[in-house]
Amino acid sequence: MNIEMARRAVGAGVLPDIAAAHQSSANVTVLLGNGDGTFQAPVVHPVGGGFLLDVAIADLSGDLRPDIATTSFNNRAVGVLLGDGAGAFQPVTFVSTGNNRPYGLAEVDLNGDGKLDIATTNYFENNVSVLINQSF
Ligand SMILES: [Ca+2]
Ligand SMILES: [Ca+2]
Repeated sequence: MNIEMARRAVGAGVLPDIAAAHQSSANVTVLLGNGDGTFQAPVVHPVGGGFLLDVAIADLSGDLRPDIATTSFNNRAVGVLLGDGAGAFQPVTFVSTGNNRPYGLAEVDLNGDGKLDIATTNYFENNVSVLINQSF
């Protein structure tokens, strides 16, 4: 099983937490850090579709609470899980990558409007999808 991981605070504090995307089981697992190198029990968030090849943590909704984005190769989309700032996440919503199969993703404000956008590298299509954030 391939696992892609992002490490960053997902809770309100500054403790490092881990979000792991599982390629074959199509889940994102979140482990909240205790701040001493140990972690709380993992919480599994089903995404579905299979082949989650990259994951990142950033505030996509603009509420200052970290969210999770994962590339969903088979769904030809990016899955977004909105966080509550305390380590819990809403069920996944998908943003289409335009019929392209995404592999990696980056979150950056591409058009300078202050909202993080997403760019994906697409495996078979050899191109890049740009997803402009219109969520807030
Ligand atoms: Ca957020
Ligand atoms: Ca933007």
